[in-house]
Amino acid sequence: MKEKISKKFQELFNTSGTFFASPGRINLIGEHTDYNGGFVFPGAIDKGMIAEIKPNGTGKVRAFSIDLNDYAEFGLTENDAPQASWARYIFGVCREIIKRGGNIQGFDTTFAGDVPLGAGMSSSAALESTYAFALNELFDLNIDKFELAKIGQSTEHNYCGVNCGIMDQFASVFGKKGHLIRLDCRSLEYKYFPFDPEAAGYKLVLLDSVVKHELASSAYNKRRQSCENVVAAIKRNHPEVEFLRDATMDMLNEVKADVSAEDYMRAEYVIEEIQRVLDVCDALEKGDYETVGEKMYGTHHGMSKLYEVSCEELDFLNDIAKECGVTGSRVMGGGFGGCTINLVKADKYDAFVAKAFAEYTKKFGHEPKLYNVVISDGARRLA
Ligand code: GAF
Repeated sequence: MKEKISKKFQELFNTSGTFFASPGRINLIGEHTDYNGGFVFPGAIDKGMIAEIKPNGTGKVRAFSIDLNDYAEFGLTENDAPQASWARYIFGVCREIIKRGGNIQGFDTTFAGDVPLGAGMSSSAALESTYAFALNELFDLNIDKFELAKIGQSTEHNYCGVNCGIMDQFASVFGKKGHLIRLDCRSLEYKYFPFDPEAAGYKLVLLDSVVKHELASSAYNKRRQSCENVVAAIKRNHPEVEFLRDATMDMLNEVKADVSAEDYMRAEYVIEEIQRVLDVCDALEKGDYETVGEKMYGTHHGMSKLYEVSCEELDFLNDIAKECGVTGSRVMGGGFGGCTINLVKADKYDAFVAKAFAEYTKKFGHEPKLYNVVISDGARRLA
C-alpha cells in the first residue's frame, strides 16, 4: 500500500513526505454504550489507513484519495469545506485542531486504506486519527492522545453529521498489539486486557453482510436522542443522573409511563449492555470464553429486538452461528448492516464458515465477506 501512496505523491507533488498510519477497530462487546457514558471493549486491528503528508507552506490542503481516485483542494477556514465526503474528514480534523488553538498550515497528502468501508470497522475513525496524529507531529502541536481522539469525534459531530461516541477514535489512537481496551466513556479511564483467543483454542472472525442500509447516520442519531430523552425523564427524580450509565433498571421503570415505549426499549438495552461489558471483562480475566460468548449473543438479541439496529442479513448470520455451535456471535459496531463478530472454537471454524457462505449466498444472492483480524497498535508514524 505504501508504494502506491508514495508513487502518487511523487507524481502529484514532485517530492516526498512522511508516512502515518491509524487502524480501524473491532469491539468485543459494548455497542451504543459510549455516548451513554458506559463501557466499551474495543481493540485496534491490522487494517487501517496510511497517509503520506508534507506541509506545503501555503494555506491550502491538496489531498488525493487513492481508493476513490479523487482529488480535493481546500483552504482552512470554516467557509472552505470541500464537497467530497471523504475530504470533509480531513477538513474537519484541520478545523477542530484550529478551533483548539493549533497553528497548522496547508499540506499535501495522498492516502489509502484497507479497512472495508461501511463494514462497521471504523474506516472513518482511522482516517480522522491518521490526520489528527500526523498534524500534531508535523506542526509540533503537543496535543495529548485523549484530545486527538476527541478531535476525531468532533469531526464526526460537526462536519460529518454523526453524533457518535468516543469509542472508535479512542481505539484507533490508543490501540495496543494483543490487547483489548476496556474504556470507561464517562471518565475516560482505560485498562488494557491481553487478548489471545487463538492461544485459548478459539478464532475471532468477522463476517461482513456487505449490506449497508440507507439513513444509517440519521437512525444512529435518533437512537442517541432516545437515550437522552430517557435521561431527561429520570433526571427529574434523580438529578445526579447525567448518562444512562448512571441509571438503574429501577430508575428506568419509575419513568416507564413518562417515556415512549420505543425510548424505554432503547434504554433497557443500554443499561443491560453496560453490565454485559463488565461481565465479559471479568470472564475474560478468568479465561472463561463460554461466558464471553453467551454475553455476545445477549448483545445481539438486544441490538436486534430492543435497540433495533440489526437487519435481516445480520440476524441470519447470527442464527447460523448459533446452529453451528459458535461460542459467541453478534452484530458489531453501529449496526444497520456491516459485520458480525464471531468467537468460534477452532474445531468448529471450517464448518461454520462453509455453512455461513453457502446459506447466506443462497438466501441473499451474494456472498458475505470474511475477515480474520489481528489486534494491533494504534496511530503511529511509519518508518
Ligand atoms: C459507531 C460510533 F461511531 C461509535 O461511537 C459507537 O457508538 C458505535 O457505533 C456503536 O457502539 O461506530
